[in-house]
Amino acid sequence: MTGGRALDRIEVTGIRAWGRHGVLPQEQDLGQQFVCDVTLHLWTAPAGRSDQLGRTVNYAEVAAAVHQELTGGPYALVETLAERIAQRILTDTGHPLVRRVGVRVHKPAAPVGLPVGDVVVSIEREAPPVAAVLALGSNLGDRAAHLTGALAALRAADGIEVEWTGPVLETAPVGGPQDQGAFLNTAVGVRTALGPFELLAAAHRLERAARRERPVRWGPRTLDVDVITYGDLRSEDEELTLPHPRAHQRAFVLAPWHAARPDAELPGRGPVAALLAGADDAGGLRPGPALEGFDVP
Ligand code: PH2
Ligand code: MG
Ligand code: MG
Repeated sequence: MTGGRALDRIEVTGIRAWGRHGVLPQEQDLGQQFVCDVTLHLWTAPAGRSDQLGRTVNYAEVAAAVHQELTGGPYALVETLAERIAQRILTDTGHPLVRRVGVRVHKPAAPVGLPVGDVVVSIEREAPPVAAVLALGSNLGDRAAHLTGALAALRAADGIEVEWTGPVLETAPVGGPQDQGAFLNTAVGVRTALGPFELLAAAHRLERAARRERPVRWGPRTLDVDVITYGDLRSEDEELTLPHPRAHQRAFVLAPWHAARPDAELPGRGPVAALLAGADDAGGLRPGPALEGFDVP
């Protein structure tokens, strides 16, 4: 599901520790040296362009986690050790920025019974896809075409699978200039192999494809695509606050989401149904047009 896209790599090599892994009793008694190289596959451009550590993985944390695994266990097999290291990196360290990991565990003094150069177990593992919710809005130009175009582009996008669509609602503008036209809003649930910043970049690509310009904050726009949730990730990043900082009070986001997924929860805020019941703008919602590919209201 990675779509074969080329991610960047961070490599930490030669992490060494005394471990007791092995099938033979003397290996568990005496121990021996283990050496590990890890390759983290992630998109580093958000960090590289902003110089912010929070947008990438701290390799010191990765090295510390690997070292702990090397000295832990013990396991009978090098395969088990490699698997534990891979899963630990994918679920703990910098999760969920790392989308794929390569792990090489060396056991250079393995009791092979013959002189050998090294014994290496080398594995690659992928992070599981993540469920995310996107909110779509349009109040400029051919609103229906902008929403159907965005949905088609999502369905065609590498690393994104559309899981559900909400109904299209016509909604009174919330905030921004008073004289702007009504919005069409909807929500789309996806499962994605992309990291959170990659998903945001994909959302921005959809907006660019609709020739979006941003002259006024909260002003009229051909297409707005917001990342509302990414799994249960909480992020304070100024470009990618998760969950979306205003989603919990906006009926134009909550209503189409709730219609498609009545039991949904907004991480840190509770059930979408309860939030929707308390949202101020709920009175401005009407059924919108039935658009190809979207849920029927
Ligand atoms: N988006 C906003 C601000 N106000 N109001 C409605 N009804 N629909 C929107 O999508 C919307 C809005 C900022 O993104
Ligand atoms: Mg928005
Ligand atoms: Mg937006």
